[in-house]
Amino acid sequence: MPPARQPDQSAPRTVSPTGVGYEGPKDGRDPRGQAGDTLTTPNGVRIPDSDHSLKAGPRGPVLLEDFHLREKIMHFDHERIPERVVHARGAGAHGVFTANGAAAKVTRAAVLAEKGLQTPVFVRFSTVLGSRGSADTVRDTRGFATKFYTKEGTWDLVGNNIPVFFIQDAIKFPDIIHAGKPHPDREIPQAQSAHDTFWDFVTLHTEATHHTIWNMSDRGIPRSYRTMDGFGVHTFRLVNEKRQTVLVKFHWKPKLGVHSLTWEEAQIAAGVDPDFHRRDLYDAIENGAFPEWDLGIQILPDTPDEAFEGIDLLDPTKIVPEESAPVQVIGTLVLNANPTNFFAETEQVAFHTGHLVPGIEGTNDPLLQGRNFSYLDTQLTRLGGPNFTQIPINRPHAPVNDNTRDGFHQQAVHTGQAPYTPNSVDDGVPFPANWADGAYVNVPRHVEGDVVRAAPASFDDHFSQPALFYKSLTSVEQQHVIDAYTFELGKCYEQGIKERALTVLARIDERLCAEVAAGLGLPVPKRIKPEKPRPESPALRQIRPTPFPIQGRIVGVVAGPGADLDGIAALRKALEAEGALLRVIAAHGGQLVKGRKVEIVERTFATGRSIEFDAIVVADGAPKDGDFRALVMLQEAFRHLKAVGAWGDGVDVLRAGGIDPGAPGVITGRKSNAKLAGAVVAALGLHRAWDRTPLVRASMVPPTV
Ligand code: HDE
Repeated sequence: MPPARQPDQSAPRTVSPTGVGYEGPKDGRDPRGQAGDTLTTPNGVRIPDSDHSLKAGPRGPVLLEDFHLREKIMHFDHERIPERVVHARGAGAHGVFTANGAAAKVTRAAVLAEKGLQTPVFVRFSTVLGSRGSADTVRDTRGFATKFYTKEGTWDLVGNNIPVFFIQDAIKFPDIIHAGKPHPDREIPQAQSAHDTFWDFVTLHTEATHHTIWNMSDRGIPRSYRTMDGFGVHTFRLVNEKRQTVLVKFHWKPKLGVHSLTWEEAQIAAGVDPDFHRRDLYDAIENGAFPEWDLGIQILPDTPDEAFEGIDLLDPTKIVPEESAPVQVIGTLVLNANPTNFFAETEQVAFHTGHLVPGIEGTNDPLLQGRNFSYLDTQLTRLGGPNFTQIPINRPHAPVNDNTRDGFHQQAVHTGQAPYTPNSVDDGVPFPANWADGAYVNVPRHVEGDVVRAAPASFDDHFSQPALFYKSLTSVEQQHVIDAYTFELGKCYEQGIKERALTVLARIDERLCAEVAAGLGLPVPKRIKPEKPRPESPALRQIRPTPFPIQGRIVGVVAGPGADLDGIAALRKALEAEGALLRVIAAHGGQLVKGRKVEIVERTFATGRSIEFDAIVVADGAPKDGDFRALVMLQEAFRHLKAVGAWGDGVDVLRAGGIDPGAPGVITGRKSNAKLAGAVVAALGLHRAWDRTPLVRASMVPPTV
């Protein structure tokens, strides 16, 4: 390979390209601290006073010669850049991806193939529809975008937590997004799909049915970014050293399992803590509960029809059931560092489906091909020009010598006289590389066809996979889908849209359609037969009987003035051994003191709300009737099927809240001992006490079907 002829852009992210300026503190001080001790202007001139503008006398006027005032205000006036047109709201983290070597047979990309190779990554999670300041827990698809800083260049896997998409052709993207975004006249509702234009679009464009039913399932309201799947959605092509190809689907599988909020929790969180997911990710990483995912691939033969068991692999509204093509784990992602500066990293990171490395190619999926245009184009407006790969978070960790020059925000001081190839002036460098040098050489593929605006006939199947999805869910998950459709369509005003939506549901499942119709108070459409789905795919269920690890889970302990502090300490110890946390909730802030024991109160009945906790336990020593705010917390937790419990006379508080100590998922004991702690840990691992569902729903008046 020719030597790099321009400043090395692979420098660590905290060092400015010119080696001076805002590179952060030196002398071994806290790397998150301020860059220096002395206040300066952007030009490095030391400033004696940044609180008063320069005036002719204390009563003014302000003088034009006050360059500090002008620089300070000028910069402030331009602090904002356009938010992303979609996925504006997000949170990111740094981490490492380690390949396990299993992909070596199918790809030459070292990032995936080389056993034990560790590649730095930056991941950004997001919602799709809301603005930058919108709430985290709205019902929506979540983005799961990963930038791999590989030795062979940057690879971005820009995926979602739902494996299919609303549309089959990129040309419809502006349409679905315009339909999902707030109505243009009032700019409401923010960050949600429960409105007429969204349902108008998805019922007229029935290819959206599959993605929509995933959104209406628990996948639309994840518990945490840490408990979401991720999917590459499109089919990709991998190429190995022998130039053999396979088609693959990428899957991220969270080690903590896939868990969701209940709809009521999501709604409460949107008001009480709109930063719920952002906070959860940040806190988990700060607490050392590093989120982890396995990366897996479904390997599918690269046949001329680009189909597998009758499923068109170029159709992004289709999945390949895991029972037909198992997901093979090829590596693991660990997120282990929070960003130092949200704007510099999370806001300025620029993903692109065209950021590929040798061994990984796209396919002719028309949605993917449109994305390959869009992700470059959008950065011109958002990041202000074509040099965005020079922004620290976007810099490749591979040498760059690209012959691009100039443009807005150019950071490099390019050397050489001949930024073109071939040249003789610069002795011919940079030279093009070849396959053996590790160049990105596209695998030859035969293409022919008439120029038409059309889609293949296989793209017309819009219902068999939504039917498969619904049929595969557990009955609890199916009920959540029914509730979600009923809520969303119930928020629509147009009768015609609701009726059309019912004709779509009738194609998926008879009971689903009938229940939603009853909830809306509308008749069930006649003479529409549901689609015959493939056999069930249990892999699509997220409620599983096996427990998951509980790292980063939070147990709230309600403690009265006479609380058993020894018992609290014992429970904390047991939880911390599993990576979970305990937070004391009391009537006031400060401390609880008993003899020589002290407990810090981290939440009060005024500042805490049930949604913050994965389980709530009342400590012995509580006032018999409790505080009504504590009772509300317990009742909510009970309704949300979370583990609730108590020891000693804390059980009276449960009873005061109307909670039967014998109900499923209610844990009680005389003391806070190993048995009680073990039961709390086991309950957290199952996420919720699903068998409490009938008890909770018993108090709801069912719609007459
Ligand atoms: Fe995106 N998408 N998208 N998208 N997308 C953007 O890129 C676009 C699609 C996804 O955290 C934008 O930098 C088109 C599918 C994620 O920064 C934009 C089409 C999937 C993110 C854009 C799609 C995604 C984006 C907005 C249809 C899942 C956030 C700002 C052809 C596989 C990345 C930006 C981040 C962001 C365009 C469809 C995922 C405008 C035209 C399918 C996770 O370029």
